Amino acid sequence: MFEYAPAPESRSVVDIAPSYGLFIDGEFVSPASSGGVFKTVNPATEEVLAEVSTAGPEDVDRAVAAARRAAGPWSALPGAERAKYLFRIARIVQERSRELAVLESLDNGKPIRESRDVDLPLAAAHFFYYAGWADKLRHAGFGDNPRPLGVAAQVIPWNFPMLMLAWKIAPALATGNTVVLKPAETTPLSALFFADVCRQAELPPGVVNIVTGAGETGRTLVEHAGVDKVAFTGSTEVGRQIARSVAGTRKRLTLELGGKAANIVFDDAPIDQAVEGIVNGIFFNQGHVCCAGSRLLIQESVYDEVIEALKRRMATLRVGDPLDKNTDIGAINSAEQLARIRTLSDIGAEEGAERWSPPCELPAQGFWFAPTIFTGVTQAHRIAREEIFGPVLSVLTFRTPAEAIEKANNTPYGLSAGIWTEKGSQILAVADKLRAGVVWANTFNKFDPTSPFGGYKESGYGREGGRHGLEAYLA
Ligand code: TXE
Repeated sequence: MFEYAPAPESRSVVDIAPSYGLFIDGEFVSPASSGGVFKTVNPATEEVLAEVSTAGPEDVDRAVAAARRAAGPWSALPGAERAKYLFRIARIVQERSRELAVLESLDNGKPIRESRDVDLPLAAAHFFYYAGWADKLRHAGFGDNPRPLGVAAQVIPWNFPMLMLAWKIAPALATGNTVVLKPAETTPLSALFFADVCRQAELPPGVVNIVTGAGETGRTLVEHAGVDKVAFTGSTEVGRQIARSVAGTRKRLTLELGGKAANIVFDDAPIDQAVEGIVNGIFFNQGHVCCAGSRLLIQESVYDEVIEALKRRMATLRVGDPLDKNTDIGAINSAEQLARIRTLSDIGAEEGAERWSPPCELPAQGFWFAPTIFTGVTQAHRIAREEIFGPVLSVLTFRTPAEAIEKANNTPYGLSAGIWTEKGSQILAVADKLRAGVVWANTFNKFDPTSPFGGYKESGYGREGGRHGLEAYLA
């Protein structure tokens, strides 16, 4: 059989500097003495990619002050002028998307096919979409004179660094806010590249500031008295801490936290299509996805058929070099995340669930985890309740739609869910009863800038995307 094997994407398409400063007031600057440096590594090889600065309290002060100075003039610009900048940014992200996709795969470990075909096109699409809103806020249901909140502190995770940046920055800028953004410490490079995009777009200094560092930098930023709005995507635990620190201040808050989504397969589902959706739901981006379909609920009468087809499909997944265009599953983002996945996976086996992975050889260097499913899982098992955030699927069964709904909702989270069935009436009836911000029917992990995204319960509050995403940045 002919197999198409394109050459791996080349690392050399993107220039990575040996070291990076902080992006404050339109310039790259060295951190003040309270800061320092840390290294960001390629998780597929453990090679150091660059040294990055840690922003200390003085640096965060400087960044917030720059954003404050820029806030007045930026919000006073006519919406059509802000739109021009956003369109320019969108076009530059598009033009430089090959560089950005390679950079993202190097720093994060995700397959180039995903960064090239999903993350980067979607990031550009968010800038285009919100650029279109900048001059249409009046008389669009936000009141006659919609006002920005001011300075937004935005803290993002490592699973979709560039896409999360776009989700946060595009609506903030469209509505006339200015931004201090902190990327995750294991994936700072695309945000620093984006700083250069802002310069290229001649965005006024101070409108976007990027401060790098670990959790302490994030904490200093969200607790800063000069901040009007906090937007956070990350772990539920840190989200809780942030909610506590913001309570009692004038700051507005949106939180996008963890998930434990149910992907529900009814007995009339098109099995081949459902299996593709299951695989996409849990193995896309190594399972480092807050809305990953990490709990598979199968109706008992089709259980054997689905599991057999799923195992066959899993055996075709290629794990390896993120820059290889044939790779389906790349590297786990960090040694810490790999340890978390291993621990929970071992707990699943110890608690009596049956663990299965297809035979696959993992590279000796770097952080890797084979695609894994657990069958015989019950609701009491920790792997059925806790977010693993890796390529690990927990399989449960059900007899009736009511039982499926009960099991799907039996989680402290409420971010997303999937339904597979031929019956439109079943989709509507079940979706209506699922306590999840997003419900996909006969598809999974579909995103679009026009659609709101966000959760219930411990998955956070507030919505990003679509018209709802603007509300989070307006007074
Ligand atoms: O998250 P953290 P981690 C879940 C997932 C994962 C677990 C731990 O289950 O296994 O969280 O991941 C910054 N104040 N998700 O430890 O620590 C941090 O520097 C302010 C789900 O990486 O929450 C980074 O920029 N900021 C999730 C960001 O918060 C702080 C995506 C996320 O890191 C801070 C990521 C503090 N006190 C993990 N402490 C999703 N919803 O998609 C850390 N940070």
